[in-house]
Amino acid sequence: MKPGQQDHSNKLDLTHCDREQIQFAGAIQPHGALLMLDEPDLRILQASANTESLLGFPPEALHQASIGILLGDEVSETLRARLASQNISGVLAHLMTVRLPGRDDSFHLFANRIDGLLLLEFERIDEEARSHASDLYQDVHASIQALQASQSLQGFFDLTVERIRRLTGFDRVMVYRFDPDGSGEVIAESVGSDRETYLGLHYPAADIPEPARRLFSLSWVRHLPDVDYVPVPLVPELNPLTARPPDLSYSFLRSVSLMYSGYLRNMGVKATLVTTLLKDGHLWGLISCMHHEGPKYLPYESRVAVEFLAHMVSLLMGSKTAEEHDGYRLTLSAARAHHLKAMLGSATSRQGLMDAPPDLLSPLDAGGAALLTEDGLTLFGVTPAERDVRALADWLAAREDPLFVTHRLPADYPPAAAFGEIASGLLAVRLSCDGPDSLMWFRPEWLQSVNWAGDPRKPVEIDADGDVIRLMPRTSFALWKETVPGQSRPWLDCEIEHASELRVGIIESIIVHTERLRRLNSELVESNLELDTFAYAASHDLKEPLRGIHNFVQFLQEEEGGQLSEQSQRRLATILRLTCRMDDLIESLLQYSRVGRIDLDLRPVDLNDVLAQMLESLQLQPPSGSVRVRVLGRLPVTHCDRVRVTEILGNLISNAIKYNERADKLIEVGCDSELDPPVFFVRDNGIGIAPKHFARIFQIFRRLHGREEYGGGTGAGLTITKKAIERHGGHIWLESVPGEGSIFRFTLAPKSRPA
Ligand code: BLA
Repeated sequence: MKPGQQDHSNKLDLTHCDREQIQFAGAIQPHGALLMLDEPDLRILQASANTESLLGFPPEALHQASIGILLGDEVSETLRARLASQNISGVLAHLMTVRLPGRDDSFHLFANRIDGLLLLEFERIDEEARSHASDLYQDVHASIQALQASQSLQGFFDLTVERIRRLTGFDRVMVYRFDPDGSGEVIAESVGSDRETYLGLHYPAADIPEPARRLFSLSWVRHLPDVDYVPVPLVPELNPLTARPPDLSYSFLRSVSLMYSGYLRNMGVKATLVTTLLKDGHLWGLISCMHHEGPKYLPYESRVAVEFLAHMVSLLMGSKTAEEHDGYRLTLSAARAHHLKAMLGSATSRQGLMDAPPDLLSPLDAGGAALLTEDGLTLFGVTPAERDVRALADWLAAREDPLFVTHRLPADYPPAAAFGEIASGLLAVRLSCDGPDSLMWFRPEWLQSVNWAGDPRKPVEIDADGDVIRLMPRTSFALWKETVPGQSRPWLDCEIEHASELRVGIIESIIVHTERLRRLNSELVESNLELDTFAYAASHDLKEPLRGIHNFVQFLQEEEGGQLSEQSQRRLATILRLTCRMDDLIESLLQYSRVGRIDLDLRPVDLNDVLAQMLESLQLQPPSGSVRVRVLGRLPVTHCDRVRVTEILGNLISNAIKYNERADKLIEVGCDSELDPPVFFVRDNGIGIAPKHFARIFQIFRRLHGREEYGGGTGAGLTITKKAIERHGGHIWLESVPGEGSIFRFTLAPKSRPA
């Protein structure tokens, strides 16, 4: 492809400008001369076609010659020394000033090493500019002082454009800030009163294509002194070493894309100077200088001054933006301190967050907020519906980054279009690494009116001219108003910071609480064990005197019974009955405390075996009426304590038989093995239990029925069963319909954590 030509082989579309490789322009602007050399010989491989008028040799005469032909031996040696001592890769370095032998004028000499080639650029020294260098210094110094003193961010940018306009003499100087989508806005402008203003105008992303943006970070100042210049080609066109046009990314003379010069002509611009503005190391915007009056060349000394100011503005901007929101930042950090204190002082982090004033919403400028944790979802202010918030949290959980910020939620997450009015903006932090737990703030839609410079949807006009199709930059810059839906006001840095710091605080507080809970738990385990030991010892010691009482009463009855009155005999019988009952109770207590004290003998147990043995022993003592015990499917081999699980199943099955008045009692035992952990069940068609008694049946010695009804018993069986299940890490629960039957379900292991 020839320099300056465009590639028509691909379908022309709006991405064309992003594909144009502007660094291989193959030509330069005429306000300097360029040489490409090899190293270490410093042989000239290519020269710009304008060397004769500037340097005194036509390009053909320089071709393959050593640099000495141009600079003379002495200067060539100095050049070599400079090349050896100065870093010239990844930068266009000002090497030295030179006077060519036999000529009157002097040059600034710039160098850059790229792709194994040496690029040298010559710019004629403007003696007048040089003599005013100290004035420039004063000017820059005063500007920096004024910028440092400026109070507001807008004032800071207003001063920036005013100072740079005064320093450079351009007709128009603007601060142009990029939006996250690549479009941008003129946020400050200094322009003569006789010209229309561009202040507040937005320009679509396509106006500054990606290749141009890439160059912003490579060189800080780019200058186009005359939009109507005639490009100067390189001779020869292709570099003999690389067989392609050289990479001019760092060249200050590089010829610009026809798209750009066409664009500027459409805008009535004759000359430009553009500098980069970075914030925290990222491209933030530009300072764009335009001249409408006619061509305008800015000498090197002034360009350095502008570059220096742009660096200062970039550095100061960060602190000015921070200062701008200082008050708000303080409010947020005070709220955060309250939240953290409340979380640490409450039983759980969640409760602390919910109870403490201020609430999660009010310090932050948002329409609504949501807190989603294992314990539930709480909404504050105006938010999407609960199920929408949950779905959004699930979507966020699938992302890697724990922080998500957008002021265009419907564009990022299409379902949000349904509630865009309430939540076009979302600031969210995740609170767990494996679940949807999160904290979110919602910002309502902000129907913003954007003033585009021309219709942003038509950045280019494609015009068929015979065979040649040309992409034309927009020719209309008429104000084009657009109302942007589905967007909220963007989130400020201090708000994003608030969210992420709150997240860290919450996570820390969760850790503190978990640690506290762990400690309490182990204390509880210890004191439970002590209680069990006490109950065991006490009941053990009670048994003996009780047996004594029983035996003595029995002797009394047998030996002296005949001499006692009928009433006394009845009393003795009652004492005997009561001692038996007390013995049963003590036995239950012993069993109960034993379950808490013993170490479980955990190993794989085939529960089908356990069940078969138990059913066999049931047949030895058949109860009244017919009893069928049906095992549904096979029970899994389970890691558990065989003796305890035999007791558990035995207790549940015997209860099922006991509390059943039907002639045909049906008991079904089974397991939902596909659940995690497997859920066992024992179902009966017995008398059932009213839901209000569900909790009571697990309390020790609490009976629902009269002492002698349903075969009696101490009322400790289910308590012991529950304790044995909990010792395995499982739990037990039931469903029941009085008159129809009950189903007891239980697990024998804790729920496993997701991987
Ligand atoms: C380059 N366009 C640029 C540059 C700017 C702008 C700043 C970089 C100039 C440089 O590096 O020196 C645009 N300048 C602006 C805007 C403002 C301003 C928006 O001051 C607002 C105040 N340009 C178009 C369209 C196309 C296009 C529609 O508008 C293509 C379809 C192309 N612009 C284009 C190209 C370049 C460019 C190709 C790179 C020019 C080059 O360095 O070779």
